[in-house]
Amino acid sequence: MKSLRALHVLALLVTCACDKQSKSNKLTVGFSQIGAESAWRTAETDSIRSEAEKRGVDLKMSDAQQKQENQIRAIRTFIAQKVDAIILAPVIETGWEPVLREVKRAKIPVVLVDRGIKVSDESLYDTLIASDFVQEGRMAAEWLGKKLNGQGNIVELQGTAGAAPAIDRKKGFEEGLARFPGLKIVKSQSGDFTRSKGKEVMEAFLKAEGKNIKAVYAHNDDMALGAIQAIEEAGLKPGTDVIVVSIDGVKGAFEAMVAGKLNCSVECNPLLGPAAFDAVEAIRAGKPVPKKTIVKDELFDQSNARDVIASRKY
Ligand code: GYE
Repeated sequence: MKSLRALHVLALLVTCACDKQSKSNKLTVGFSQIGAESAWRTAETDSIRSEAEKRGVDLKMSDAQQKQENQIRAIRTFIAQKVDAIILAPVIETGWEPVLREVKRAKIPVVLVDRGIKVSDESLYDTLIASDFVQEGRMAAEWLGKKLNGQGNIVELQGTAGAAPAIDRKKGFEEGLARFPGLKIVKSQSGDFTRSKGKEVMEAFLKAEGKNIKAVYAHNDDMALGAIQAIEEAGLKPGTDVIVVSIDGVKGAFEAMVAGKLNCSVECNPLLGPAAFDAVEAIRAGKPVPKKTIVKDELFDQSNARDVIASRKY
């Protein structure tokens, strides 16, 4: 009886020790997310959350509600918590040096996801995993140029001011338009990557330009979906009277293409969780990682949306 109890106590001790060990082996990763401004963003958050769960990573996520100051505060908290790595989706390109220097001093690896940053010292982050936004803009312009036979006025809904995808998608689109001198951007304003702002700005564009507008180029699907609503409320037919082109390729965009209201969406893959944690693990294992990994994107329009909508993952 006595020995049985002793055995029981021993078993308990062993279990406690193991528990403690598995806890200390568990990787803790801080994830500073931009916000929940778009369907794309929600898909990215889900991808990172579910991959962390799959790998048994303790994920500390912080939602910055589209504000850099909130991201900086979150990163400082991650340093204080002594996380093993930081995944950062930076809302804008500039202003990261001071806080990333603090991270570097604390010897915490930094994996940037989806948006790039501008820093004078590239050693302030380990790797960036993102799409080529300039190329996405070029693809949208190329498609639109053909669709409009090189003639017409365009309005542009830009993403968040200062954000890499807003800057680069504008640049790429303008580069692509250079081949079509008859296409002109007559109005361009930020809709902050949200549906409600996209609608609001499109309403103002329609008031100012009316039937002069042949097409709208939105830096993401959410703003395009907002613009579609504004076009309908103005008594016009989106997809016919006004051609609508955007970027992301989220489910809502495919539904709008199938319904004939959205003409084209250039894909931008948000499912970055697996690649982000592969990078975290590689860096922690001392393996070399590329400074930049470019995610490949495809273009979809009304000619193929119906065939692929069921297989879309976000
Ligand atoms: O296209 C947009 C989102 O950073 C690539 O941010 C991302 C962009 C995406 O809000 O929908």
